[in-house]
Amino acid sequence: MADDLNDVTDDDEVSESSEALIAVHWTDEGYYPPPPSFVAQANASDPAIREQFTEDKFPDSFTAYADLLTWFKRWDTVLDTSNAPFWKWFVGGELNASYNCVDRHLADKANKAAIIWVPEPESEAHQAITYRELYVRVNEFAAVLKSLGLKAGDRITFHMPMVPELPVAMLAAARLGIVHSQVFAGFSGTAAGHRIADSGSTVLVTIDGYYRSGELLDHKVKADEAVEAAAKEGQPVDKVLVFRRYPGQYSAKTPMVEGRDVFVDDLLAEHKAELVEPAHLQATDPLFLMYTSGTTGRPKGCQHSIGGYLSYVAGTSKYYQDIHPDDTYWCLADIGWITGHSYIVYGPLALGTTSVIYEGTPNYPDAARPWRIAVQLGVNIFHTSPTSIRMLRKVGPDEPAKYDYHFKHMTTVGEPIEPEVWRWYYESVGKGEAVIVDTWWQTETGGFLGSTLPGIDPAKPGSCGPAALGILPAILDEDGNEVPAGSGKAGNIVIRNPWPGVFQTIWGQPERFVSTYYAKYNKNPESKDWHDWPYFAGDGATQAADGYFRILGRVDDVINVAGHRLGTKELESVALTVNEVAEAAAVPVVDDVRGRVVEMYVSLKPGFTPSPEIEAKVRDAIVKDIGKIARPKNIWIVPDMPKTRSGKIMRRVIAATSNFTDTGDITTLANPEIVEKIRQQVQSAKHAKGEVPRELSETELNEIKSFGAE
Ligand code: 6R9
Repeated sequence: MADDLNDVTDDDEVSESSEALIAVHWTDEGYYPPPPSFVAQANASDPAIREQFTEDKFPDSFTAYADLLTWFKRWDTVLDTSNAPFWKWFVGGELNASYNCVDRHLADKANKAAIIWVPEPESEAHQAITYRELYVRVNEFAAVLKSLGLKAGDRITFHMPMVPELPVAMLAAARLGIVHSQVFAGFSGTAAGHRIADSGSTVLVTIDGYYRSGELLDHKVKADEAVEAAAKEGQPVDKVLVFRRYPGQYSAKTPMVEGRDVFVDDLLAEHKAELVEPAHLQATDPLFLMYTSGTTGRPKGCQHSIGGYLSYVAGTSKYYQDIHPDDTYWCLADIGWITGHSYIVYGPLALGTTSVIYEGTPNYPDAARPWRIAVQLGVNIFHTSPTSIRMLRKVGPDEPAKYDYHFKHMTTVGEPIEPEVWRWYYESVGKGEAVIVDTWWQTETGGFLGSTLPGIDPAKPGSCGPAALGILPAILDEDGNEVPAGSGKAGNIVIRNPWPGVFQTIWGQPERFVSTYYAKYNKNPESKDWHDWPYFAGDGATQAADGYFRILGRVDDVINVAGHRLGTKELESVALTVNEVAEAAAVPVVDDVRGRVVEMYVSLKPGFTPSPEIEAKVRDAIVKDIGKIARPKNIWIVPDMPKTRSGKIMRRVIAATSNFTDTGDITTLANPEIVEKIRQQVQSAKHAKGEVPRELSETELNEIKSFGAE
């Protein structure tokens, strides 16, 4: 114990960091400039574009994004701040998202593929849906929704997997001004039911079944659970519309409920070739709700606008995804997440490109599936998350080289990417030919906040890059003082100004909207001046002297060892430099002397077995790169990490295991069965070492319970 205490005081490397700041020990990575061939064709290749988006030109600068759309009526006011911080963009403007993503492309792209759908079974042919076909399908489904009496402003819930019927349904709702709320298909029926109740939907749209890892899942059963859960919360569901994975045949075992459940193909037959005028909607009307979890039970329905949101995703798709109409663009995210809404459906279709939608898991039937799809469809823009990249690297590090595809552009999104993993993505997946953008943003923000402009800025592994065009971030300490770039210090990243993609409110919880995102740094709640309302993102970050931001993870993820705030991501990045390690997660353990100490969970690449040598390598790497302060109390080599359906590691579940507390709700995990396995492994080892902590205080319990907050 005395030894441990000495470790803390001896370590001058971290002795300067204060309570309010997260210590940063990362060394800077090298730059990767875009290849000349990319620059030559890029939508943004002249650095002067930044001058069009400087602070003095705000907010009018964002009309450049709105001008990418077709408006029925042009706006009167670009930004209305009178009800701060409920910002209103393009006030007085009228448009329709469905018209912008479909109808307006008929003139010159009617026979071009809007969507190419790839079913999971490789024996099933992919389906190309032209803009003309999409137009017909969207109109017919809009006619169905209209016939049910749904109208502008009503809410509708979709609980749909990755099938083309999902974007069709979204665009049909948008055509009529019905506010859609798509719940990720992997979520339970009960989770869907809570969201139905919260949004006040009376219609649920679902499908009988879909493929996941080789299995045709019965999805309809979840609709029955959802309706029951919603009813318990006082929300009746009148109609359940059931698409069929194979039209004309029923793929679920669960029976249809008489009078409530209807097959969509039957309804569509009644509305063949019917056309529905796209409604002229206000720019400030809501387009959709996207639920995201917070630390408290009630999910947050993030409400996005039609005009601001669609402008922002069109603009960022153009300049950051570098989408040209002739590209074949594939984003592997699920449409049930914001990434899928913004960068599978609304952004790419607004620009008239071809968007690939894949039904299944990326590594089914093997780790080369994505590369075969890329070859077959000629994908040249590829978009995924660090968790998929780590997984593909884990199961098939040499597979990309065997396939003759060529990406010009790749994206990573969703969490900080370890430089080690970035380099594999660049060298193996991108074959050294593709630019990479690391886009930092959130469900709440609608589109990218931080990213390199791929034809202008060099990429730097592990950093998202500078602020996106027109975005004015700052890093603040707990007292609101700015942490300067290049200081090596970290703090809370805020966005000083509104931008068109920002969500309008939390559905039904306006006070929570203000208190969670704006209250922290606001000094005058009466102010109508946007300068007084920095947006609090809840992420820790540091800014290098070159202006590049490095996101350290959620501020709730910080581990405070004897007053030194260590970012989990930094610890995990170091663990990932050990060759055998595939994934890593750092969590706090309550410690009577130092407050918290670090525990590290790692999983290994295939072919390696757990050993004390690997543990020692991880420990040594952390001590060397960060300092003795960060030396993990234990390193647990586990078979897998508990993850959310979007692939984010659920640190709170691991933290609960390490601290012998209740793991809480694990029903939304992708792999709930792993939790008990890890618990047995870790807690029996801890018992054997006599490491069972005392009963925790309420504050300690709360910290563990919300650690990493998903
Ligand atoms: C788009 C999306 C948001 C949180 C965000 C941050 C983390 C997302 C990141 C990133 C580092 C990136 N995050 N992108 N961290 N680098 N490129 O993921 O939305 O699911 O709401 O998550 O994800 O912590 O605050 P969402």
